[in-house]
Amino acid sequence: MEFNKEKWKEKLEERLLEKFSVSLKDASPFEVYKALGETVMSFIAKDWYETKQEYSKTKQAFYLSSEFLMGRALGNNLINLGIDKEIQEFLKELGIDYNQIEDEEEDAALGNGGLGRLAACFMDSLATLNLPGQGYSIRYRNGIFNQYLRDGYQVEKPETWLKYEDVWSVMRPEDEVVVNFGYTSVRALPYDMPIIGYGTKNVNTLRLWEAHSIVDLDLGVFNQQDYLHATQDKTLAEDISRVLYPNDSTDEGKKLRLRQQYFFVSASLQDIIKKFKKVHGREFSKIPEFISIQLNDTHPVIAIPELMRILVDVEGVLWEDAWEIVKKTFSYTNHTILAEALEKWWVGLYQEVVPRIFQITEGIHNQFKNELANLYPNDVNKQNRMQIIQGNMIHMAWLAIYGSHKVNGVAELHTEILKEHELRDWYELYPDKFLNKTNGITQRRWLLKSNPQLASYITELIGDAWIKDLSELKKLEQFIDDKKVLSKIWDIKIEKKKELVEYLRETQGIDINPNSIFDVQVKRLHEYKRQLLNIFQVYDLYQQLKQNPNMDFVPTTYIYGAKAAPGYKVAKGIIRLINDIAQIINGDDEIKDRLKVVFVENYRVTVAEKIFPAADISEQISTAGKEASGTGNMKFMLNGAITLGTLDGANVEIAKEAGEENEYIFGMRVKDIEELRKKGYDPRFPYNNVTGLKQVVDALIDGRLSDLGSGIYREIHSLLMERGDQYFVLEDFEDYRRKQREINRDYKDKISWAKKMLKNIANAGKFSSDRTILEYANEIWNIKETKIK
Ligand code: H53
Repeated sequence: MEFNKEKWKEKLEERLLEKFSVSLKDASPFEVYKALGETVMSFIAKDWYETKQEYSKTKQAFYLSSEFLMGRALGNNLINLGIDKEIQEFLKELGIDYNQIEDEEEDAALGNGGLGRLAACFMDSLATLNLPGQGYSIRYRNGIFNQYLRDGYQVEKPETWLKYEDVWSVMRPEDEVVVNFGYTSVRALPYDMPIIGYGTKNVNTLRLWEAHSIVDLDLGVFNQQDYLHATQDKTLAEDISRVLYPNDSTDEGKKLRLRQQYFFVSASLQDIIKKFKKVHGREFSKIPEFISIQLNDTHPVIAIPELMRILVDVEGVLWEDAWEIVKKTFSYTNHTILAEALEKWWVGLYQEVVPRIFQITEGIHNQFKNELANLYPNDVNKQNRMQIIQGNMIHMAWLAIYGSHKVNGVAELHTEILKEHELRDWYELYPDKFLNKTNGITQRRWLLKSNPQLASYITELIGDAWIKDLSELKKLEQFIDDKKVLSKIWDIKIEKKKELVEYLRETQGIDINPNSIFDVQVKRLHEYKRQLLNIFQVYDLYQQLKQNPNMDFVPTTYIYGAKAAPGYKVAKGIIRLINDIAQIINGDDEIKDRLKVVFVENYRVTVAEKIFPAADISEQISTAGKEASGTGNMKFMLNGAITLGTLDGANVEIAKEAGEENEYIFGMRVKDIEELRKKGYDPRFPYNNVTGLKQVVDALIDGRLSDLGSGIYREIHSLLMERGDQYFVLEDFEDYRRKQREINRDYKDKISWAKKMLKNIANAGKFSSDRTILEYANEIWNIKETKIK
């Protein structure tokens, strides 16, 4: 976008005056933020309109996801418009600090973790690549909770991003639809957010639905008696879009959750079909030619029977014809093999919430049951395993696979495990449906925006084509022996570490040594991600430093950031444990600056933007086979952190791209775990035989550490020692500790460390979400670049 200072100044002043009746020189940072946001919105309005017009003529992909973890928009939008530096400069001339303005924006935190952030990166890539793709979700009034620490325990407070309204959302009352449940109906009111592509005029859309009561429509028709009842109905309706479920990779099976899912899915499909009819009339057989719908995990899978309902009940299409359309329209992404995340609905509840949809689901189930009987007449077990309704449970993943033309996993290893194990029956039946789409991240937010120093240095070395084509980074390999380059990327890392140190001093009052190794694990707290293994190693290291004060050791800071699902007791216990150990170590005068442990409160997108660029070590230590992909691992890599990880998820591909010698890979592989399970794993073996391990594990129960009486440490101890250590924490401890020591030794050699950094950055190209999205576009959606003029 052309930047015209006078025009911006004029607009900004006008906005401030109209909205707040204040002049530029007296405006508060909040007022400037709002006015600036609205000014951006007014400048992109025309392009946004034209993008919609163009897309309506062509095939479009719709990304249905219960989560979009967007973070802040202002900085990202200015960068993508190519006017960030100009705006910063212009504000500076007016005596306004841009950072202060940016800090007025709350994160749009409509997601839990990986799955939601992936959806957000996909939006950025779609727009940047001029691809006709739109997101659909719920406009949760409260996003993921804000986390505070009290006595080292997590406490949750509601997140309120809409408290002072949102400048990036536009209400579209003309597109409102009604969603019918068993007993009631609610209004679905859409709000659109513009998704501004980088270096293009295309502006895509993320449409979020807000739930309202239908009595709002006409409260006047209710008499006095009905008034209270009417307001009650209003609350019930509005509850649907009130709050994001704070579980990552676990399914709660709650009624409100099913209502949320059906609410946004039904509204989105009604919207999609309405627009289709405007252009193509009643030629429903053309739907797969113009519409592709991606189901992001099982959460929106109820879209399959809902599209059947719309076609059969509303539009009068024959069931068989409708089913052909459905199968060609949907595709499904699986993001996990964890059994607790694959959604199953209890028939009774499903029937109560969406009775008509239940009938249709049963119809699909019966149809498939007959197919199975014909396919496998001699294998009743297999028939039973694959049924959509089993006993009184509805298996949403099975419904998804049956009703989709493509099914994908999110990393090579993950897709292989799906094909060989979890979805083996399905792969045998439909080999052509299955493919892999390794996840990716947008380099615009995760390098250009969050690490401008490294970004501009890279541009200085190889030009700026990497911003739109990350494979360009490969050109950095020519500098692998260039001492000047190596020392510069080291210096940039130190600079980013200092910025993080400053942030943590301001927000948490902690002092960190910027010359220490920053060893970072930031992600949701889950047993399979093994934050426990990490903190055990730290505690063991602490014992060693105490016993051996002259040990040759580069000071290290262990940084954690993690939210736990509010009902996940063990995860909350691990947060307490980390903070407990942090307090002991940080308060020990003999240790001083050599070892530090920091738990970053309320880890979220905006904080992540400060953390990834400052990390030396990227902890990716999940039990092999458990992490579908991971995407944090890619953000670290892109910013020159070295992976300390298991061969799990996308770590496998990271190691392959950068060379295993440039990462620290440890622990059991998937096949080792299978073998050990067969043989029988006894955690008492490592416990008794690995030096120091017993000391660490016993600290949970011998009074050296304290859970303040909650009993959770004993529970954790028992999970490890009596209940089989499901995630092989003890088994992998020794190898993990060995790698930690190796890192500490290697870090001293600045040049060879910087080479590893450069190798990682140069080979991060594969992990751009642009690459991922192009694969979806070409191999699943069949959509084409549609650039506006
Ligand atoms: O999805 C990410 C993966 C990650 C996986 C995560 C995920 C959720 O965040 C929530 C539910 C779910 O089934 C999976 O755990 O490994 O990188 C994006 O694919």
